Amino acid sequence: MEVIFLKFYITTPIYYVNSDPHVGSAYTTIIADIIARYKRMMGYDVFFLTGTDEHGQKILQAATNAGKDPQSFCDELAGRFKKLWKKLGITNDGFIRTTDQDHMKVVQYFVKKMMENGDLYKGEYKGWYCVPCESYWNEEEIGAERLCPSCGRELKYITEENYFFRLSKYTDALLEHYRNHPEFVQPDFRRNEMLKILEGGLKDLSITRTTFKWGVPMPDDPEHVIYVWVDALINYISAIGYPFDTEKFNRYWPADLHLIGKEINRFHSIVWPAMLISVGLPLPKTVFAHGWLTVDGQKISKSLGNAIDPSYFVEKYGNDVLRFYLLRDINFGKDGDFSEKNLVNRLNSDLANDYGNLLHRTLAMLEKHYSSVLPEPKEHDEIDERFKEDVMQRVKEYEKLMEEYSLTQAVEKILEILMLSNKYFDEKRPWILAKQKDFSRLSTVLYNTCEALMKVAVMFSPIMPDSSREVLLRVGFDWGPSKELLDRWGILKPSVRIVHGKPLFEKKEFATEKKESEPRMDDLIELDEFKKVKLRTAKVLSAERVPKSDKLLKLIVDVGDLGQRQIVAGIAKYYEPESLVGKTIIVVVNLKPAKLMGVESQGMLLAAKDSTNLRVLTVDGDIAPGATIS
Ligand code: ME8
Repeated sequence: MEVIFLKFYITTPIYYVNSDPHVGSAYTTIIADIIARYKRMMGYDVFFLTGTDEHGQKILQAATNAGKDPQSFCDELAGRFKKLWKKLGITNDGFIRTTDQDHMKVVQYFVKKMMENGDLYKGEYKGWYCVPCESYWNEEEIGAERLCPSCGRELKYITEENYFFRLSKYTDALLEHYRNHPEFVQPDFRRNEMLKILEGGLKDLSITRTTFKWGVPMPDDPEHVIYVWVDALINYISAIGYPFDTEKFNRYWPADLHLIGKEINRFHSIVWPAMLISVGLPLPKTVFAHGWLTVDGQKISKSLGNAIDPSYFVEKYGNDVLRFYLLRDINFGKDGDFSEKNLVNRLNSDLANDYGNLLHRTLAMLEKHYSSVLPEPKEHDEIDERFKEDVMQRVKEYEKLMEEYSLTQAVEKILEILMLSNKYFDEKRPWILAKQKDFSRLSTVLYNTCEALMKVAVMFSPIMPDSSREVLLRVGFDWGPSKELLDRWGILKPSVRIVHGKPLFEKKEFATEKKESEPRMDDLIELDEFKKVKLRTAKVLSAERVPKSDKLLKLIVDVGDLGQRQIVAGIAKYYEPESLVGKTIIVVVNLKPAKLMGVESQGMLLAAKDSTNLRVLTVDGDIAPGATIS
């Protein structure tokens, strides 16, 4: 018999250690973990790699700002990533740090090989550099404002003698690879973005820096350190033994999936494959560039504080709930918004109601009417048969969707099974069958619902490992989830002892501030009434805190023909005063002046507020101060 060897090598980006991990880095790592767990369940020999990116100017700056030497700074931060991954139940097989000596040796070996192959030359780099992205940009890419096209921050102009990689040489080879392997970059719209760049032709890439030392020294020319991206990308092969442990390397390479965020697609889908072709290695099968998360509509940044700390959500709601929410609510591949309110809604409706409650009802009846022993299913009618078929069809669809990384759609299939099961249970009304002492039909309904719930637990197990394990234990499996449990109907063994147990998920309340009531028809106002409010644009000239108040800021604004006004606003918790200067905001100019904490306010600014945040309204583009608003 031929033994088919199935392996699956999956990676996350290695994260910069300039700051703590947040919901964004947790997102990619959780998704990778879900795929890794799924593949293990399907019988693959999985290697799942994550790690930290510790060299380069940005990390050096962060260490200096923290007053630490770079290595101990990196040690501390890498430790925090490891700790969080443990808390999130991440099952990575490797954790690579680019400051590992073994990795650094491989980087030098790789670059030397590129050199020997005639792919490197020395030249002068003159151009723009974004330190936060560690990216070079040329004049055509950046536009008049000279801001980074990726992150929007200020660029630095640098002139340095560097080594260059002949990236331009690989344009055609890459185009051909894209043509022959449409699965190479996913989703499709991300592949098209990369194709556009390739079709425009590639420029050679500067791959060393000389103005700082925090990096891997260039072999035979230690004045140069290797560009942090070249160093970082090589992690994907150094971590699995390249070039010294050929057995391990050949077992896992090429990678099956590099999972990344969309902003680093160019490095993974253009630079990295060109580097691999240069040294003669096969290319990864797929680079999947997922979308970006915002938190309550805002870009993830340090100033969001707790809202971006994944530990907070794990402690408050449990790890399974966070993992489920991320996959269910953010359409995998696309951008999405992370909101605690939505998380609570999903927990309460999908998990506590549709899943936990059905499990509870089923197990409670088994406890009561069968002394916690699973009965043999007896009479079957058309509804029972249809139910089984419907469930098994969803199981197959789930497997197909998981294989093609349509992860959110795969979860929807599990939820469909729950919906069908609830419907089946309610239609069959087992509580009436119990009253009528119709045990042959009751046994069938309870058995079938239990079997469907077992399948749900198996399908959920890569996503919610803890609750799945609990459900499987309650229906008599103490060896965990496996593909066999999904393959056919009727796996549960009659006569096995079931355990009723506590509710699987606890409902939570999300405390929101009192909502403005919805406008009612008899509340509506006439246009004339609205017109009484005079709104104008105003440019903020200065802003400062009102002494002894932690809520109020005092702004001086320019309202064009109306001159300057002093406005006092309760926004100090949401804005640093300096950040408002220069903004064009919207003010009500015909309010009677009022005194707040003894300071006169000659008008009011407009702001939007939700349960956690407040944002001042501004205008879309340039407009003169004092412009009227209608
Ligand atoms: O780019 N939404 O590291 P990094 C979704 N060291 N995902 C997000 C996210 C968000 N708002 N923010 C971050 C680097 N991520 C390099 C990688 S790999 C050889 C080197 C995730 O710390 C997403 O996966 O900036 C993104 O690509 C990655 O974190 C960037 O992490």
